[in-house]
Amino acid sequence: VHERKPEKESPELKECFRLLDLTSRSFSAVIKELHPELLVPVVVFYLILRGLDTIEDDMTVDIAEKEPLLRNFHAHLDDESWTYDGNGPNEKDRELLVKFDVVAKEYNKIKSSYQKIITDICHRMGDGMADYAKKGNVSVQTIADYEQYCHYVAGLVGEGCTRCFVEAKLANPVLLSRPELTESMGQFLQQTNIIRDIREDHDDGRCFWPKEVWSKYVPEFGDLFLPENREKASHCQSEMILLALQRADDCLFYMAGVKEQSVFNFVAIPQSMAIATLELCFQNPAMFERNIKITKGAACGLMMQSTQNLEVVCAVFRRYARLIHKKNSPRDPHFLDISIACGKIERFI
Ligand code: PS7
Ligand code: MN
Ligand code: MN
Ligand code: MN
Ligand code: MN
Ligand code: MN
Repeated sequence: VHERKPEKESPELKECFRLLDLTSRSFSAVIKELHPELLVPVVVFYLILRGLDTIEDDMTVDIAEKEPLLRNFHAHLDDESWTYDGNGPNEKDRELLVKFDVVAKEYNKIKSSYQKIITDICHRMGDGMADYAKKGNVSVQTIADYEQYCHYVAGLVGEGCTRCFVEAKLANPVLLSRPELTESMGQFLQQTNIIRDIREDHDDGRCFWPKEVWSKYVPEFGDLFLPENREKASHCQSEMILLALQRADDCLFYMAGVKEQSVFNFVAIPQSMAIATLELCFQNPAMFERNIKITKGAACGLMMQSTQNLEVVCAVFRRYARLIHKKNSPRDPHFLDISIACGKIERFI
């Protein structure tokens, strides 16, 4: 375990750590345990992308204002005075943008090789978010659109993180030649978030489930939430879960390329939480009614198992794949494909 040395931290860095605790539930703890070489770059990377996402998520900001904010966000990183306080008072991450100057100050102190990676990812993510925000609530039509949106908000994070790990000499550079594995790491997390958050996003007037999928089950997206459509909604839910589950073996391959313990923990914990969340969502009608979450106890156990080695993480994936397999029903139109996807995970090493 690496201890922080508060006496060596600038007031701005202390403030960044406070903002990290404020804005992140699951990432804060794992980020703080990272190898000292990566600690500050990843804190800064996280806060920058969280700031960008706060703007993306703020439905009180008009698209005419939002689009240039998202596209130009990366350009404010060199400016140590830029802040933003235009968002609604309910926004929980508002304080991060009000105090964004402290993030920029820390950004400008890290190695330029990390700065280049962070700016590049922030620029491409902001443009991608703007493209989808501009198209509005019907932006995600096809499965290709859905995967492209997840690429912008999570696949790119995977790319940026991988470039940082290799830059720090803490991951095998061969990972850079397997971008499809990195992409799956982000897709698996983001698709799981989009599946689980369907109710919350719908209540905010947003929809990230592709029409190509839901239109096979209901004529209007909102019909998925009607009690009389419970079975159709369940079949739609299992198609979405199947799409995510097919990424799991790539994620295990990626994690096999990460040997340094603190980086392994950083990548493995969110993945374990994601497969547990998929299992919680599978065949669970409550997902359409409220925000469901794995229990504190389950999350705690997953933390401990994900901080050991690849074999233990494979065992976690196998356990949840078996649970999904057991809940799978032959009445579900995706019964066979789900069974195959679970089987692949169960047989992995
Ligand atoms: C590590 C190879 C830079 C560490 C970590 C802030 C969470 C917030 O939560 O629906 O419902 O509001 O608005 C692959 C993290 C993907 C991203 C995307 C893993 C930055 C992160 C900003 C790659 C995390 C997936 C928006 C965009 O969805 O979320 C490796 C570090 C990772 C942040 C996540 C989130 C996107 C997001 P919520 P939303
Ligand atoms: Mn968000
Ligand atoms: Mn978002
Ligand atoms: Mn640009
Ligand atoms: Mn979400
Ligand atoms: Mn299908």
